[in-house]
This record gives sequence, structure tokens and C-alpha cells, in this order.
Amino acid sequence: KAKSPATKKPSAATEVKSNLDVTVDEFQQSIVRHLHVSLGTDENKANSKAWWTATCAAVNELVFERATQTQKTHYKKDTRAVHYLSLEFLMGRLLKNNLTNVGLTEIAQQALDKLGLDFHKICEEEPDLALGNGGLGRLAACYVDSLATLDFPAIGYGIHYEHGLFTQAFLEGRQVERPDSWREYGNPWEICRPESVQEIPLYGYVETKYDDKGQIHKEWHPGRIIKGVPWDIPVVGYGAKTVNILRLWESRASDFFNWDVFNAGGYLDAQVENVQAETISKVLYPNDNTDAGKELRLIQQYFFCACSIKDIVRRYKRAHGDDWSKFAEQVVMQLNDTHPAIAIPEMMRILVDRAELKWDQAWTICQKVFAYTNHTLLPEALEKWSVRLFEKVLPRHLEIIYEINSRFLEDVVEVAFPGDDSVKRKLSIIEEGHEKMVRMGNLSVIGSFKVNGVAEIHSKLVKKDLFPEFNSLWPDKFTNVTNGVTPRRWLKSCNPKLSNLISEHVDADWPVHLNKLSKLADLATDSKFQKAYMQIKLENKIELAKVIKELTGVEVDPTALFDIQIKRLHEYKRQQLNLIHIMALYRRLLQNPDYDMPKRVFIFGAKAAPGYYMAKEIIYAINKVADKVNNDERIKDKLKIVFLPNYRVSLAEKMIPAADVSEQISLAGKEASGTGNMKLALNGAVTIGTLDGANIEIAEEAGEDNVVIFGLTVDEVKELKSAGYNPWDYYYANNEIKAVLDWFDCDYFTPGKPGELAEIKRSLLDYGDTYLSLADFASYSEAHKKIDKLFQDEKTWAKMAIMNTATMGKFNSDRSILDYVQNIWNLDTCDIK
Ligand code: GL4
Repeated sequence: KAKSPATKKPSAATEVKSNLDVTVDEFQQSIVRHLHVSLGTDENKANSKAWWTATCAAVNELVFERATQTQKTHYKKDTRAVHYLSLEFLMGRLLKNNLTNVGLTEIAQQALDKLGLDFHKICEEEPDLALGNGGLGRLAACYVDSLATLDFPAIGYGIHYEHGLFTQAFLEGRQVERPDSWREYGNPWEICRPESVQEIPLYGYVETKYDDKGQIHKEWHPGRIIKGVPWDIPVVGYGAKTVNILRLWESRASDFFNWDVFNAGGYLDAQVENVQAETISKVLYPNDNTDAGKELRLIQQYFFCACSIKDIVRRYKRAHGDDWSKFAEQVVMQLNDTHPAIAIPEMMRILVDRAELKWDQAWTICQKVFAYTNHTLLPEALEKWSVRLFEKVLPRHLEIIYEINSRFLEDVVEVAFPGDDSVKRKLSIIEEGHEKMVRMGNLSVIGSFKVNGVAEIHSKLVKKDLFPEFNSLWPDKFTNVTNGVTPRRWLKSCNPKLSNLISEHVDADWPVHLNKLSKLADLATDSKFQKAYMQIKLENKIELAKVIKELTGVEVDPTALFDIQIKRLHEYKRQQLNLIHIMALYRRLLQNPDYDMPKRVFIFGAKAAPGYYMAKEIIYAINKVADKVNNDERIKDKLKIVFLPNYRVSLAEKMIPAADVSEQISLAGKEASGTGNMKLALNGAVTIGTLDGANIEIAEEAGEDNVVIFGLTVDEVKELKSAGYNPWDYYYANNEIKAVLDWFDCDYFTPGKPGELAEIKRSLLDYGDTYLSLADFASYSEAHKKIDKLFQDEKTWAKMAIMNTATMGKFNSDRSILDYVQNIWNLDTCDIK
């Protein structure tokens, strides 16, 4: 029978069987060879970075061959493929993940060991590939992982940002941003493909021409041409059969344009143009759930869509020449939110202006090719571009959008809603107003054959509240695909101890058949298993405690309850609700040092968009309250608060395995799905959450005994808002709320600077408490009391934690991908020999 697994080293027996036969010695030799040949150094001179690079190169030696083989096979079999268009791919680190997926973690560990190196330290050398903001970008990364794992022909298209999401530091508690330079010393995972460079037009004007037969032709005379250079990053499926690619476009000045200016004697001017061209892929916009509305952003969107479509068309033509009749059979493009919606008119431009197809024929193709995922209902995130800007940057696309719109309004809306101008106004791609705007959401719905939301409740609201008229027009167009996360990264690789314990009790292929975890439910009350499971949780907490100490200097007790809220800082996610509840606990402890609660550590990780004032105020307030509480001897370490700086994928991988409680406390109706909620539950954290996004489905799967739900429902939120919500009512009715909010007025947490945190109070009272934190406070506080009780009962808690791991099978991103494949993409798997 299985021995105590907590102390056992990961064993090769639980690794995936890959078809890559490599011994420890061979792998070691490969690393050393790359140190010499690829890096031009040797064992004596090499620093950790060089060792990391050489290790990656050794992995690549196996992976690139597979990538080539995969592409060859897809080409030979002429497979239908999905093209995942996304402005964000939040990949994180790749070494550990790729080793996990090729099944060589153990081999690499031993090889490095023999070289006198520490595997984990070497892995820490890798900068995160942070080409995304949060959930939306990380979802794209999980999806390309699942697509490769399930052997589907797929390619991810995005931007090769020079600077990904900024790194965050705290300066006296305030967030400061520094540029992220992930490629400063090169990136061993990527390969430049100069043979597939594309040229992309921008600006200029459109000329109307007539041919001999009196037919109209539109000719776009661009004002600028930009070059798009592709970089390929291999995406290794688990088991390493399929290796797909992620193709990221970098912008450069086109030679063609340079030479013109250069020859005219304008060498320096040409340099200015270079800089402008390179600006396009310079930096990721750091906003999550808000629309930047800037010219450069529209250009980024167009740039990567146009490059990708040219790439897709080039590949299609290689197999099918000028016969467009098979295009929609071969190609499906998934729009990751509206960011790539410009791909729709671009495809029309290619078909009508370039391939000279008739409009109707082109539109028929287009409507079979695009599908659109909506990721948010927040009005501030729904993209709109001014017609004026469109006309300047993409004059031909504006014309095409007008044409799509007028045909849609006449042929479809007028037929379905004759004479109804108010419906027309709502469905039109163009929003009339003092400034005319192009609505990218409407364009996406009209141009796509399927539209999906990302969790059951969200998809319902997409139909009911966001696009009700479209839904009555095309009810079959709307569907749901609940998000998922890859269990390879988010359990197997980030939580090796728990993974090994699981593998002792469940078939070893659970990372691709996550439903098999349900077998653990039988062990949820088995005291031996409980002990082993909780021992691992404790060991993970000890590890995290070290990280906390290193990053913040704060010492925390690993036996305390670790309560974790990790996600972007946004008022709708309500970190402020968490904060005022912590302050209430602090106050209870001050009033009654024997107040009955387990020791608690509240842990935050979150970046605020640099221009989001209130989000930054909330970070500051949490840090200031943390300073005070952590150093207050009166409460005898019963309460600690830490805000870990620079939250990112690689930090999440250290936090998630150590969580006891997962904070999922957005106002109902605001969080489309959430995916951190899934990762935390999978690793055995108990959710304290609202009935929002995927929390609802998590609660359904885990069962109501194993989550703690609180707060208003979507319907109750609507009712309360329409009845006229007044936060002052809660302030006057609840002494604790009043006392906590009044605390912000004085200098208790900011000695010598009274009122420095008063913006928080103002936002919750004077500015109307947009996200109803005060309305949900009492219920949230009760939910935490329940958590306290449950946590103090060790057996009950262990059972709850285990049940969470056991029931998260649904939230495997493989299941999401299979949903997409069945309901939207209609793909076949392709075996790679
Ligand atoms: C988001 C949602 O806010 C988040 O709930 C969801 O899980 C994620 C992936 O579908 O998409 N939408 C935007 S915008 N950013 C997100 O993270």
C-alpha cells in the first residue's frame, strides 16, 4: 500500500509516457553541448542564466523536430484548422511546462543534478512570457495547450510585444510600474521566420475606379506600409505528439518605404519612420476589462489581424490555388473578444478587392469562418472606435463596414422588424451620436456564425442583457462554452506533491482525463488520506511562507488559514470588500483579544492598470492597513496581511497550491467567468464566493457543503439598483461598517497623514458604491464566520478541500476545447507519427 506520499520525490512512474526516448546522460550531454555550441561558453564560466538557456535548447532539440513533423502532417493531410486570434497570450514560463508535457521533468532534474545544479533554481531564471493582462490572456494560453494535447490542428496568432505587462513594485505602499523586458537577453523558445514576412498597409485614401464593363473597383492607396515579422513559439501537447505553434507578429519599418525616403536624401527621416513602425509591437496595453480607445491600439489590432489573415490565405493557396470554394471548410478563426474584430472587414477586403469575388460570395465565406467569444459585459470594456479615427487609419475598412451594415439593416433587420427604427439603432454597427462610433461588438456578432459567452450565467446575460435583439434575430447563433484551465500547468506541474499523491490513487492519465479525480471523493473521509493531503497542503504553505518572507519581509505562520485573493485589481472584483472585512476583524480583535477565530493570513496579488486611480488607491490602502496590523502586538499574530508584489503566472504557481480559502467575491453579474477560481479549487482551496461567473458551476460540481456562498444574486442586484441603492443606509444601519469606514478619515493607518485613505470611503459612500460592497458586507462577514468554524474542525476541512480537488474535472480546458470543437469549430484530430 502507498506510503506517506508527502515526503516522496516525484517518481518517473507518474510522468506522462512520451515517445521521446532520452536518457539522463544524453540529456546532460545535450545541455553541455548547447552551452558550448549555442552559447559559446563552458561549464566554468556559465552563470545560471546560461545554464537555463542551454537546458531550454536541449528541450528544443526534441521539440522543434516535433513541431516540423506536426506542420508537415497537417499540410499533407490538408486538415481543417482553428486559428485563435488573440491580442493576448499570457504564457508564463515554459521550461517546467514543456518538460512536464514531454515527460522529461525527472530526466532533466537528474541531469542538472549531476551537473551540480538545482533544477528549481534554474527554472527561476526564466522570465515570464507576460503577453497578456489577466484571465483573457491566460485562457488563450490554456487553450493552445489543450489544442495541442488533444491533437487538433491549431495555430495561435498574436503580437510579439517587446514589452509585456509591466512589472509591479511597491514604493511606500504605492504601485510603481517598470517596463517588462522579457527578451532582453534573448528567448530560447522562439524562432524568427523571415520567409513568412508580411507587408501591411495603413492610412492613405481610397480611389473609386470603373472597369470597361462599368463595374466599380476600390483601390486603397495606403499612406504607409509596415512589415510584420513572425516569431514562432512551439506549443507542446501533453505526451509530445502534437507540437503546434504560436505565431506572434513583430512590426518593423518596411524596406520599401525606407528606400523611398532614403533615396530622397532623408536618412534621418527614415529612422523616424522606423521608430514609428516599431512602436506598433512595442508594448502591451495594460488594461483589463477597459477599452483603451487609442489610435495605436486600433493599429495593433489591425496589424496582427492583417498579418495573420495573409498568412492563412498564403497557406490555403499553397494547397488550393485560387479556388476559394474550400476556404470555409479549411479555416475557422476564433475571435478572442472583439479585439480582433477588424479581421472581418479585412477578410472581406481580401476577398472583394484582391481576389475580386462578388460581395455576396465573399460575405457567405466570411460568415462561415468567424466565431466570436465575448468575455465581458462591463460597458467600459465594450470596444467602440470613432468613425473619424477609422477613416484616417483604415479608410477602406470603414467603407466595407458601412456596406456590411447597410446590407444587414436592409436585408435582415428591416425584414424581421419592419419599420422599427429603435431596433435598427440598437443593432447598427454605427452608433449615431455627437461623435459617430463603430461598435466592434455588433460587428463581431453580425460577422460570426457563433457567439459564445464563457460561463453559463454569463452566456445567459449575453443573450438577455447585452445582445437581446440579436438573440431574437438569430437564437441559434448564441451558445455557451464554460472556461477551463490546463491541469498540466495548474496541478501537475505547479503542485508536484499533490500530483504524486493523486497518482497513487487514480489512473496516471488523470492530467488528460481530469474527471478521474472524482475517485478521490471516496477518500475524502478516509483519515489516512486526509492526513496525507493536508500534510502536502502544509508543506506547500511552508514553501509559500518562505516566498512571502523573501518578497515582503513578513513572517507568517504556515498553520494559519491562508486566504488568497489573486486577480487583477478592479472595483468589480471587490478587493475593497475583502479589505473592509479584514479591518472589521482587526477591530473585533482589538475590542476582544479572545475573539474566536483561527489565525489568519490574508494574501493578495494584483496589478492595477497604471491609469486606474481607484484601483491604485485600493492597493495603497491594503498595504497601509497591512503595515499597521502586521506590527500590532496587541492582536498576537492572529491576523496578518500580505500583498505580494508583481503578481504573475509564475507567482500564481507558488500561491495556488498553498491556498486554504479562495476569494471569488465579485458583484454578481460582473465577472464573466473567472479562471483563478477553478485553479484554486482544483488545488484544494475552499471558495468563498458570490453567485457569479463560473463560481456557480464550481458550487454545483463541488456541492453546497464544500463551498461558502454569500451575497446578492444577479436578480437581487438588479432589483436593488432599480429600487435606488443608497450605501448610506448600510453605513447608518451597521455599526461595524460605520466604524470601519470612519477609520479611513483619520491617520490611524497613515500616521501623520490623516485622510490619506479617504478616497476608499468616498467611493463606497459619496460616489455610490457602484459594486454594492456595503450591501454584501454583512453576508460576506457571516460567510467568513462560517469558514472560521469549518477550518477549526480539521476533519471537516480536510474533507472539503479533498472534495474540491475531486470535483473540478469539468474545469479542464480540454473539456472547453472539446465543447468548442463540437459546437463551433467542427475539427478532426490529426495523429502525428
Ligand atoms: C475576462 C473576464 O473578466 C474573466 O471573468 C474571464 O474569466 C476571462 C476569460 O474568459 O475574460 N474578460 C476580460 S476583458 N478579461 C478577463 O479576464
